[in-house]
Order: sequence, then structure tokens, then C-alpha cells
Amino acid sequence: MEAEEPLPPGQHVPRDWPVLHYGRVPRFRPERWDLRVQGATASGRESRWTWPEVAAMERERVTADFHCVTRFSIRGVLWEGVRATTLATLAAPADDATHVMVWAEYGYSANLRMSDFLTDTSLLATHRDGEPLTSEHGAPLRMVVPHLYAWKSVKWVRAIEYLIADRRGFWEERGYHNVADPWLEQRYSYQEELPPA
Ligand SMILES: Nc1nc2c(c(=O)[nH]1)N[C@H]1C(S)=C(S)[C@@H](COP(=O)(O)O)O[C@H]1N2
Ligand SMILES: [Mo]
Repeated sequence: MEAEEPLPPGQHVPRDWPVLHYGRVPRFRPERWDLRVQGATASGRESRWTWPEVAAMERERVTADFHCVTRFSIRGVLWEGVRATTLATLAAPADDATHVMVWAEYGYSANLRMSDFLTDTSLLATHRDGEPLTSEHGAPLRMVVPHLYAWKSVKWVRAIEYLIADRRGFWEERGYHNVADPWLEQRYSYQEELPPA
């Protein structure tokens, strides 16, 4: 057997890839769908793209493990999509933007530090393992931030909001950790008050 990279603490690999989310799977209606970049943009304006425009953006591939806070990890997922840095070139954040809120259908959201968003491996993914995303895994567009717990990898993304001050997203408001680094086991918000281990 080949030696494998270690998993973050407290994680295991299940037999199948679970589908996990809060609420219903939204139906994709391409004619009504758009992607917005809003909030603290450098231009002061909101940007908006239709589905054909997003589908025509330059795409990259990233292979990474995927870690859910409920303790399953999926090894070596091949994602394909638009780099967050590419989007930030098309619609630049203001100089004083420090965080982003990633917004999904039905109001689900997750906040990220700008540095976590603007990492080379952060994608707005359209494909997984060479196939277009299925609806339940976030089609047509999902955030993928492989170095953080997967609740930050927002499915059914509709907007990126640049923030000049941090604000907690859906799970971050409900007891989950604001940063969510799986290697530091940043699972719960009470850990934010603990001295570093
Ligand atoms: N819009 C939305 N995105 C979401 C969620 C959600 O409830 N709504 N759940 C998150 C959580 S907790 C996990 S573990 C992953 C699961 O992704 P998967 O269903 O593709 O395995 O999606 C994340 N993205
Ligand atoms: Mo999760």
C-alpha cells in the first residue's frame, strides 16, 4: 500500500461520499441565475454575470482532500472551476476589504478571511472528478476551500460579498468556529476563546 498523507485529527474516510446540507436542493434555472460580486468592491459597483458568462470563464483544476466537521474526509477530490483569485481580478475588492461572505440560494452563507478566499486552491467549482457537479453537490457553482472545514465550501453560490469587517455566516452564528482550520481542529466557536494549544 502506498503511504498516504495524514488526515486532520479526528477524521476518517467513509465508504461513500455523503451529501450534506441544510434545507432543500435548489433547482437551477439558467435564465434566472446570476453570480454577483458586491459589497466593498474597488470600483464601488456590483458586478453581475449570467450563467453562460460564468461557464466561459477560465477554469483551473485542484486536487485536494475534503474535510467535514462531522468527521468524514474524502480523499483526493479533483475539482475544476474558476479560481477565486480570477474572480477577484474581474471584480477587485477595495483595499480595506478583509473578509468575504459567500452567499448561496436560500440565504445560506459562510464567511472567509480574504486570505483564505484568495488562496490558489480556492475555487468556484463547476466540475468534480471530470463531471459537471450534480444538483445535490452544488450545481451549477459551488465554493471549494479545501484547507478549511467543508461548511465553508458553500454549494449553490450566488454572490460573493466583500466585507470591511468580519461577520459570521450561517454555521458560524450557530456555534461553529469562525475560521475552521481542520488541522487545528477548529470545530466550535467556544474554542475561539481558548488560548492556543
Ligand atoms: N448552500 C449550502 N452549502 C453547503 C451546505 C449547506 O447546508 N448549504 N453544507 C456544507 C457542509 S456542512 C458540507 S460538509 C458540504 C458537503 O458537501 P457535499 O454535499 O458535496 O458532500 O457542503 C457545505 N456547503
Ligand atoms: Mo459539513
